[in-house]
Amino acid sequence: MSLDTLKQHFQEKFSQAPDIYVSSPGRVNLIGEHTDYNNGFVLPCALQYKTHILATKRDDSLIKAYSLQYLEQPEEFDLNAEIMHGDWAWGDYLRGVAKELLGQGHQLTGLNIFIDSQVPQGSGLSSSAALEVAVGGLFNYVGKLGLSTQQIARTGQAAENNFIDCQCGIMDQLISAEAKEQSALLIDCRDLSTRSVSIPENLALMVINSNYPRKLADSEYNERRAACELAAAAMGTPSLREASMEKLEAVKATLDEVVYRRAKYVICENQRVLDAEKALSTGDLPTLYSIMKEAHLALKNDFEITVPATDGLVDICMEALDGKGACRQTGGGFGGAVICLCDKADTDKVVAAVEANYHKNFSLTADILICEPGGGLNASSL
Ligand code: GAF
Repeated sequence: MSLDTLKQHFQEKFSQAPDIYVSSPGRVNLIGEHTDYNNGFVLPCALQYKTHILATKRDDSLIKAYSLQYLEQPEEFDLNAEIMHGDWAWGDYLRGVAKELLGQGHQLTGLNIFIDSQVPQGSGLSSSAALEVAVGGLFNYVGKLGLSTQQIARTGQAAENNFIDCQCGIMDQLISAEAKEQSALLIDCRDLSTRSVSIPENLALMVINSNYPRKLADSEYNERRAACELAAAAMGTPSLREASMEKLEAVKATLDEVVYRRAKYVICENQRVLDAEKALSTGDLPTLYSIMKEAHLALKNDFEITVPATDGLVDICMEALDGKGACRQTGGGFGGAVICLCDKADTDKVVAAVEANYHKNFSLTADILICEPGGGLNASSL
């Protein structure tokens, strides 16, 4: 939806014109899965799909908000009252971020808000992090809170951990807040330092959503996190970031075999991220593709977060590309999406192969998104 049409919606709902505009993108992760909460490395990239917010300041302490995607679910809460969960799942992201900021001691003003989330939901592109970062960016801009993009990202993550009750890491919020145009971002999740890596113009980023129902995703995610913490404790390291295969082998006999494999995956994935960043920044795409292939197999066999539908999508794409690209599970897993990297000239082959084989083999229909790398959080006056 265009900004002008969005402004009309705002005018209709609030009988005034908006004067603040904020946007924040969804993301896809090129490599580095389940490493963020282990203080490791990730290499995500923000996309052209964004959450857009129009807003005006109010004279009271109320937040009144609408979402274009949920027009029948108007959201309203008072910043001066205790912030509890509301009636609508989407509104809880606003409440969670406001609650975190108030908890940090910031003064917040009431706002009229209209949101259009153009990040496809349920596609593994992190629409929730985009919303959290946009809302944090909005409060920051309006209230002149002086927060850095890193603090906004941390606030979004804290809202997700404490209010939404998902124990996610920092990757999704940080890339949404800090992404640079046409680039992936190598993030060191221990100190949150970043390095931009430019993405070659001819490299296509395809995200293919399996549409596999993600039933136990949250509990499985938290279980993986617990296994990683157990392994780090056994090695006496603060996190798996400080671990090594040597340290892991030394305690192998004391570890459950599953916990050993989880830790092995994370330790090796951290190295793969660094190798992939090097390959991408030197334009060595064949090496990047082979690292991605290895990463998917490790997610499948050691970390066990793939499902037959996403493994099947990977096989279909890899066969179609015949070595001239790569495909792997991206995001938290247990369904969700795969990312496929290949030359822009080869995307048709991938689309044709998915259309011909995925539904036939898995009785599911995949959504194929051709993505463009985009920039991060932006807030301005209209
Ligand atoms: C989800 C989480 F939100 C991230 O923090 C990250 O752990 C990812 O799964 C797996 O890499 O997107």
